[in-house]
Amino acid sequence: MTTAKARYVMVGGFLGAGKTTSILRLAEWLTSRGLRVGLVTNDQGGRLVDTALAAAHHMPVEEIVGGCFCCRFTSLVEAAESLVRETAPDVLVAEPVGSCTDLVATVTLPLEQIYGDRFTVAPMSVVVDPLRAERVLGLSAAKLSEHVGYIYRKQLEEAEIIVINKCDLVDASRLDHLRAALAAVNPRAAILECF
Ligand SMILES: Nc1nc2c(ncn2[C@@H]2O[C@H](COP(=O)(O)OP(=O)(O)OP(=O)(O)O)[C@@H](O)[C@H]2O)c(=O)[nH]1
Ligand SMILES: [Mg+2]
Repeated sequence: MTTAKARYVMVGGFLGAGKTTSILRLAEWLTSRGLRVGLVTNDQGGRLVDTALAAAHHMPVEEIVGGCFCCRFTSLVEAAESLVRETAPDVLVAEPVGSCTDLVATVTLPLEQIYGDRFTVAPMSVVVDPLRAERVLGLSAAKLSEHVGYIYRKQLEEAEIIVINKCDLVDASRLDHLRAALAAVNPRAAILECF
């Protein structure tokens, strides 16, 4: 299973969608199967909660502060290379800040094109909170601000995999409607569900 090139896995999604929870679960699952995992966290400010959480789970972690991955690409590559040097991870899992978008154009593609000899880039996942997604997609009476709706849709549109998270919060019928609405926004994405 161990590969020479680290696999770069980026798990995006709007604020509070459940990215860190999912990433830590994924990291533990990979670790239990004998793979080494490194994490990269991101925030606009300093002192990341996500970094502290990752460290508490005994995961090697690097953080990018003061800007999104999309405008700190060099820092992101340096962080990934530092993890590779220090812990030789099989898988690098990166969590961009929840308000960031255009990550495929600004991170996935340059990483493939410029650093493809060092990293294998996995499809971009976008984690979705079903209650917030219902509001953005007009499936619920409660609306969100136009600005939030714009970013949210951009994130969905660029996803290669959409992961509906927190499925415990909605019943099967709401889940069916949400799946259909997500597929209408992005017909190319694989849509997965998790709890
Ligand atoms: N009900 C439910 N809650 C969940 C689930 N997964 C995560 N949460 C909760 O959702 C909240 C946000 O989870 P995080 O993993 O911190 O989300 P995030 O996307 O990393 O958040 P930011 O980094 O702040 O954007 C936390 O209170 C989690 O406990 C789930 O499957 N079901
Ligand atoms: Mg987080």
